[in-house]
Amino acid sequence: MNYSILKLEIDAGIAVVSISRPKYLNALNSLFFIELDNMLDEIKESKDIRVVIITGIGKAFVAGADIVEMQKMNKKESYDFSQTGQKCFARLGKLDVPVIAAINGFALGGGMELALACDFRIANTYAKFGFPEVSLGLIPGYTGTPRFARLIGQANALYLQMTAEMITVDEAFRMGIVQKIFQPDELLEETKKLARKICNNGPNAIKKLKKVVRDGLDLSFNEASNLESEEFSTLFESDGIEGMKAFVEKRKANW
Ligand code: CO8
Repeated sequence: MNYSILKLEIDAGIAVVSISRPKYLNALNSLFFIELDNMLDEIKESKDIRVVIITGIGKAFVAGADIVEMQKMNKKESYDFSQTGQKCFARLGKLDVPVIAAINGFALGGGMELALACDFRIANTYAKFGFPEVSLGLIPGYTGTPRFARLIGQANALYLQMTAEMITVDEAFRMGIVQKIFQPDELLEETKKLARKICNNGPNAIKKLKKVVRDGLDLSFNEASNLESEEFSTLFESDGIEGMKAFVEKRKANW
């Protein structure tokens, strides 16, 4: 498959997806979503990928949806564009392997929504975060309202989305939006190191962990607890056998 905006590099189980439209600060247009959808098919088919990292090229991770393209849309077209983005980001988030956002610069509007669809976020010291939509007379449209309120709480989410304030990486870290901060020239390598740390653990355990946490958020407490028991027990027929045996035999697990 040929891509013009996205690039996929796979090395030792780690897939790096780079968004490269730096002239427009990687703003998300229709072509981006076509390419991401196709790339997700490719990633899902691969048996080798254990972790996906998504990052931007240039000074932005993603500076939002493409305002020039959106400006020409009518109500129906904007609804469809919102649905396309929501479905694509949901597919990304639901990959059974971990997806990490490596935020190299501006993560605004649709860029925040992309980052929020990932399992967690690593950023560099230059990264800036915000939801400028209301300053354009819009609101978030790629699932940024339910995801952000669930992540940082309704008041913090509404504060940032109503003021359209742009925040620094330190504030984003304090609010729990970002989990780790690195220097710009170290961001990708350090994120790969974290990915390798994940790869050292049981691959099925990681997939089950992601499933119970993500699916559990949409369930009642009791339903989520039951789902946890069910998935926990499946590991006694897969990774758990080798993981516990390796512990008892005082050696590294061979997954
Ligand atoms: N869309 C299109 N072009 C953009 C975007 C964007 N979101 N962001 C930047 N660009 C372009 C600029 O227009 C500029 O192009 P040109 O060189 O042709 O003038 C180029 O990228 C470089 O940008 P700047 O010169 O502005 O760079 P600065 O470093 O001076 O400023 C900023 C950086 C502060 C990030 C600034 O570019 C900016 O404010 N960008 C817009 C940010 C924004 O408002 N994002 C939210 C968009 S709305 C959204 O994301 C809604 C998502 C839900 C959609 C649901 C579907 C309907």
